[in-house]
Amino acid sequence: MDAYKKRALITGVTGQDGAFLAKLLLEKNYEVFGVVRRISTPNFWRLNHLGILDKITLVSADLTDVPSLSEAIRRTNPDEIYNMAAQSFVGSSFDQPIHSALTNGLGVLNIIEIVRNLKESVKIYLASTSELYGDSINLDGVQNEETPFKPNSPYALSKLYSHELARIYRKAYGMFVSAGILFNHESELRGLEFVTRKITNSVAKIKFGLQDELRLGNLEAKRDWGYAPDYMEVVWQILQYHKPDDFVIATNENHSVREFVEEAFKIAGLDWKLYVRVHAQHKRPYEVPYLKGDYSKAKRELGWKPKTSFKELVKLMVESDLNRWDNHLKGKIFSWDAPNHSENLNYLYRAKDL
Ligand code: NAP
Ligand code: F7E
Repeated sequence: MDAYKKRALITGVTGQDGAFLAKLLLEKNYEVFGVVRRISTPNFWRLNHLGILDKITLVSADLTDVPSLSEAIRRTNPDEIYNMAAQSFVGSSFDQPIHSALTNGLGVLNIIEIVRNLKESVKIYLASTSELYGDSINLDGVQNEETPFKPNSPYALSKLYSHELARIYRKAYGMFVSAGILFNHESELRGLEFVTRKITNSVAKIKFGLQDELRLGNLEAKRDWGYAPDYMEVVWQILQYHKPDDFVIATNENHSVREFVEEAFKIAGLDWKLYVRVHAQHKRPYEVPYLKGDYSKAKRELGWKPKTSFKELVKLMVESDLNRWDNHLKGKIFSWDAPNHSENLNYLYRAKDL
């Protein structure tokens, strides 16, 4: 008889974390299901790039659409749900605060309530964030699980709502709802609007003469940047821990946007001062100036520590974008530039057909 395969449902599977997590869970011999919402241009480039599009079952649902979400959870019958779906861009949350609140706040409540009514034993992972801290810092200059939350954006506030849901549903119903308070994590598959990937992609385009300048906002903001695949390892570990809990996941090191810029341009042999311009357009109405995470609890309880240094992270991102644009100029097509994304909709199921 075949050994039982654990079943995982990942929301946000087309995003950076969801895609890396799906790959990891497949390697761990899970049966992987992914929630995909309808958008006008299907977004399968990450799953394509990782070579896993045909290895997972994609289900059509939206966090804000209870009937589809409920059907997706019921039909896939998961042991574990990883909620990676969100309107995740802090800048956009100032422009679309209600959409952010509905997806990141009520969308998560939808998942938890569906599970409570269907099968309370399902373990749920919630993607919490260092943005919860705003400008709250411990006296020793770090943020950990005890640091008070003081959100500075509609995004952070919507995430505080879902973060608190974890605590409440654990206490009220004994449900297994855990939250990873992840500090910024980046990769070659990061969305182009986030500052790290915006920088590395621009460095590559400047190197090949395809772009003249890079417009940025606040260069002095400090972030604790890690590598997304390292962080997905611990996301899985959090759900294997003996009880539901909160964990800070970080590198305990931070760098300014300016330092990231300097390092990225240096790798490509360019002088950043010739290309970078500060523009008010990219400044936030309310900034989070300083984040540095103390991950001692994750180290102690889960035996986890980050593997990729800041310099290694910048290097792998710059090299990936240089490689991508080089291939592009040579007429080769990369998975993420492929023009036939819609054809991949063949992989998408209605929950009722599963
Ligand atoms: P991402 O690349 O922006 O991916 C977000 C995913 O959510 C996409 O798959 C998106 O689908 C999906 N989504 C958005 N709205 C949805 C809806 N209403 N219904 C169903 N799916 C929806 O984000 P990420 O960087 O992978 O982050 C993953 C999670 O971790 C997010 O919750 C984010 O807030 C949180 N987080 C991220 C970081 C970080 O540094 N990356 C740090 C802390 C916490 P489409 O492809 O259709 O847009
Ligand atoms: O900004 C500054 C910006 O958009 C980082 C999300 O994954 O991590 C991410 O949120 C910093 C900020 O990420 C530009 O003002 C300067 O101080 O890359 P970001 P974020 O806002 O930290 C957290 C943990 C999440 O949970 C979120 O989902 O860089 N910055 N100039 C800029 N940022 C952008 N995007 N673009 C600029 O031109």
